[in-house]
Amino acid sequence: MVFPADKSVLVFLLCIWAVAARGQPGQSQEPTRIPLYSFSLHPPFIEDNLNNRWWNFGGDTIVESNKFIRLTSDRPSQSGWLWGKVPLTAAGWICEIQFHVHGENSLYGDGFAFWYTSEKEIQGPVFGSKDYFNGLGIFFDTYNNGRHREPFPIVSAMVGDGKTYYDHNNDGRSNQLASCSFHFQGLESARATIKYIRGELLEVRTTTGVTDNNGVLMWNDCFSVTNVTLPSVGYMGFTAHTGDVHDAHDILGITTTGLVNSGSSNLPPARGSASSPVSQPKPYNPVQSKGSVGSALLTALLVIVGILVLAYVVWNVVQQQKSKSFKRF
Ligand SMILES: [Ca+2]
Repeated sequence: MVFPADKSVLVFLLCIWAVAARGQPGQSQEPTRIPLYSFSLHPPFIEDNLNNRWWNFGGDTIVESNKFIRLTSDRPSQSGWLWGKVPLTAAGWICEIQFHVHGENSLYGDGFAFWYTSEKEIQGPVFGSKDYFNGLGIFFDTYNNGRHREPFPIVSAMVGDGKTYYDHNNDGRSNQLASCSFHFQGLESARATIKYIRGELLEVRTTTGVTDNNGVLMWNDCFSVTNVTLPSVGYMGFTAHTGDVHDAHDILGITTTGLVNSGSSNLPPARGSASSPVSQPKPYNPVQSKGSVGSALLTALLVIVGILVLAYVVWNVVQQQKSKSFKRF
């Protein structure tokens, strides 16, 4: 026996299913972006205690608190560094760097590096940092040591295992992952983003600061490499050095954002929170993000709806039986 109400319930269930199925992407869920203030840096760079809560600097680095962090001045044989104090453990993140590399001479070098490595604050020959590093180096290389045809400056990437050297005389070509040309030298508003998703992706994009008609920054793809895995714990840092040729290498701002699968609700505390000194998101889980969360939610929703439908049908039957009994009298 089928009550009319059952038919409408069936239609309702099918609608719920259709809506839920549409919510399950095919299946490209964008990760949630969470600001990581502990790994970002903006003016004033120096706080009241003449330090910065989250960053150390040293070597020849000069800080103009409201303007820049100058890793090297426009002089020969300089070497400076800026390193995060706490390790980053997020499995997905994107770091945007605003920088200004400039000098008075037509011959300039050598460039600066972005690091995500298991060690920090060790000076050496690779853009002012140690060689045989373990982790990621992104090199903003302004001096063409190897006399390559590729127009300089370039941005190149290397993932070191702690045993492999950086091929300085050949601008790192021997062991690099990828590179692109990027004419940032002399530009006041150059920026780059470095995006990493553990086991999946390393992507670098750049902009010269040019905007479109709507005032939106125009970004260029530099390179994208798949299946990249870095140490699960790493320090973020910036270093630069000069030799016979030189430049000022200024960091103007760093904005780091965690990439978290949308199923997580464990948002980090706001800046300055005393409850947790290091704001880090839960690891980005690419497998979970591809539908298992959506399936679990859908299943839970259908179970709840099923219970409500069952209760409604039982109630309907009871009401109809009561009505029949009443008519007998
Ligand atoms: Ca070089």
